[in-house]
Amino acid sequence: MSEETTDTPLLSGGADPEPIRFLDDAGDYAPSSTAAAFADELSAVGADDFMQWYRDMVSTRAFDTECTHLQRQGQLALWVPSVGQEGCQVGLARASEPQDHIFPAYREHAIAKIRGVPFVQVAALFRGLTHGGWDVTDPANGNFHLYTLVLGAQTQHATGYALGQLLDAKRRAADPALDAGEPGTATGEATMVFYGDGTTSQGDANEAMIFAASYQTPEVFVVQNNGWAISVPVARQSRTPLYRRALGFGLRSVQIDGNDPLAAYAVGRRFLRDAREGRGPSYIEALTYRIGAHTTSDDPTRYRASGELESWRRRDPIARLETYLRTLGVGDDFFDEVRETADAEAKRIRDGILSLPAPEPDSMFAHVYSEPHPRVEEQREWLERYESSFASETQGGAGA
Ligand SMILES: Cc1ncc(C[n+]2csc(CCOP(=O)(O)OP(=O)(O)O)c2C)c(N)n1
Ligand SMILES: [Mg+2]
Repeated sequence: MSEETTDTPLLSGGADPEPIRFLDDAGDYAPSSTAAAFADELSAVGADDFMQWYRDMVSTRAFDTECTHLQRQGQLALWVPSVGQEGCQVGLARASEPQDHIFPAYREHAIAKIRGVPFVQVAALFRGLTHGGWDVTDPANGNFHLYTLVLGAQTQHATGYALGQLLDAKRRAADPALDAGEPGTATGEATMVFYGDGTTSQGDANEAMIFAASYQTPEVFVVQNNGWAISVPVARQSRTPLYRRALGFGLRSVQIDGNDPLAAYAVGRRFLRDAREGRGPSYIEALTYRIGAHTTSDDPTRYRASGELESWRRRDPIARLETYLRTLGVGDDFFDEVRETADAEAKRIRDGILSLPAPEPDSMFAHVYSEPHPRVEEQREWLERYESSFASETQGGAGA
């Protein structure tokens, strides 16, 4: 019985369309049949923009590599590499407008930077210097919300936020009914939420789609399908391509080549504008690959075949955009300068991280409860005794 079920083909759907892409694996301009519908989103984008995107990707990778080294040297508690996933991140971040809100998972370093959160602040989180990260209410941080390690929680935060954007817009329009379920309300701003293939199995991520579809929130769901949820391959999590699941929830949904920043930009631009203008939520499955380890605590050679890794290395988003830029006439000087600048920036970030002051140990108790609590007090006192035991050792040592 169960074997029969396992062999049952999909009951509906037909063949999947080609993923949307403008650049082929080598980086030559060769749009897929599905790209035509989004091509006009690139009409105002020129070589200068593509050069900026290239710079974004290279600087993120240099930062990422530096942080992996810092973790190995004991300077960060953990690092979560984004190597290989910079293409869709940069395209989508560059497609967003300043007023949009972005809810990341924990691997969206390029997006943090583009929205204005300094890389040093991202690293400070992994050095254990802050409770949650940056100040989201500071406009300098570009409405980039906090990294969320509880898988899928950010989908709920994002859908709730997008519902608020919708209700605010209705209030501004003095709609007495404030019926958030009514489609067609322009909000002027949108929410974009990022999560991974494994996270699509969380209840939260599915509930978020139901609310988004029911209330027609101004929202774009982005799943970076990087092939793996730690050691679990995506094929184990879903018997159907992930973009199809969203169709079942009533969301417009497409699959893009996630290592092509042009595809990410074009589709992101269209879907974000649709959201802002009252045409409701949508879903993007970005096909990409996690070139590195899940985190610095993981060893992917234990569960991944090296051939798979190599085939994705050949589709590296940085190499592809470099090839495309060269066909536009961009030469060695630019690429050399970008690499040198990124390396110098990574070094500055390293120095910046190492010179950040450590917080007062006591501050870890500050936001546990809004009122004093005996258990928290007990732990605070224990820590105080523990800390002062070092002070007396040092004094004793000095006198001996
Ligand atoms: C609710 C919850 N369950 C389990 C975990 C442990 N965990 C951390 S990352 C991860 C895999 C996530 O995979 P995916 O969503 O594909 O994102 P990726 O890390 O590949 O970007 C798991 C199971 C967690 N952080 N939160
Ligand atoms: Mg994954």
